[in-house]
Amino acid sequence: MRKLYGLIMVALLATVFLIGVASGEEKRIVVPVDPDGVQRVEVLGGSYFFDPNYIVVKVNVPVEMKIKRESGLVPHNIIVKAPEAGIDFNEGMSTDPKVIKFTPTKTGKYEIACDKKLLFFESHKDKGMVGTLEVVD
Ligand SMILES: [Cu+2]
Repeated sequence: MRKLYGLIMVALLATVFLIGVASGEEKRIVVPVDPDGVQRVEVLGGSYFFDPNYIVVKVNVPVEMKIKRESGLVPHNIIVKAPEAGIDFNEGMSTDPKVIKFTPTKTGKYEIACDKKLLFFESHKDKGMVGTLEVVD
């Protein structure tokens, strides 16, 4: 009976672990170009995620990224450091939406991250608040 109980515990822990991994799954969006020639995308930030977390945009087409944070006390920001591709911002996220405008000039994959952290704890990026901005032809 003890052994069976142990097995059930192991199975439960494995399930919890797998659900945890699945919740960090990729939420991919290929951003459409609006009739006025702008690629518009909305990004929600929260503890500890970006949604979507994999954003595909076209090179040399303007992007308007509307950022917003889920309600709560935890501060978040959104950072992409790719000046070589015309993308370089570090913006605080608020529950009031804010629009970031840029035009990607070079194809490639660039990291999106939140670098907030509390004292000696892991950064939000290390907790999964990270994503990819992919610029394609
Ligand atoms: Cu954060």
